[in-house]
Amino acid sequence: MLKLYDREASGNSYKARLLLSFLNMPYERVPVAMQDGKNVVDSGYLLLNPRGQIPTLVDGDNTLWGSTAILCYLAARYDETSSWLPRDPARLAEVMQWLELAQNEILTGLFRARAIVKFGLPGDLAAAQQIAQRALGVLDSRLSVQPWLAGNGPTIADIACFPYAALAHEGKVDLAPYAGVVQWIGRIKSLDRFVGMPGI
Ligand SMILES: N[C@@H](CCC(=O)N[C@@H](CS)C(=O)NCC(=O)O)C(=O)O
Repeated sequence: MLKLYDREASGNSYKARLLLSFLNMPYERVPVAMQDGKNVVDSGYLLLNPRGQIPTLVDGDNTLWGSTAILCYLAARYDETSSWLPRDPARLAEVMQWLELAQNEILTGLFRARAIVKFGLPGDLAAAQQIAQRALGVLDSRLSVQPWLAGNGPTIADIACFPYAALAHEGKVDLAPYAGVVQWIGRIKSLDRFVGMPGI
């Protein structure tokens, strides 16, 4: 059975849980504790994930760390419809563009603002909120004219960008100016087999 090292409040881990639910796949969760903003991990865990972060996924002989790798792996391996990770080169590249945003402005903006406000991590809140607004502006530029980030249906691009956008309030970032993003959040929540997390 798949094993996911995660934590309930981790948005990056939630991306994996969300796709596993959409794919209707059973898995075992191994909770990783946090102390003073850092994961409490031993040397055994560092063999699985040398960054010491969550999420980490173990599937038989395959061990993967980082939400992007996990989303790509699960979709490529287990989604028989290929809809979550399209194989068409242009659509695949379009998905990758949004995965980049998720690991850049969404991480340094929305993720960081939430980490500072909710978990008391150090950092410049105003600077993070400014980057967060830029990330939301980029998302909104697409979502105010198209329902999904890549192509005509939901993909892992939507899953990768969704959690920290939907948790923006926890970093004191207002979603009101981004109507396309607000509607997209509702659209994702109404998908079959959607699961939430605390704050969403
Ligand atoms: N780029 C990584 C970021 C992973 C990450 O930042 N994980 C956080 C939880 S959401 C974590 O493990 N923080 C505690 C630590 O770094 O010790 C991903 O997308 O999975």
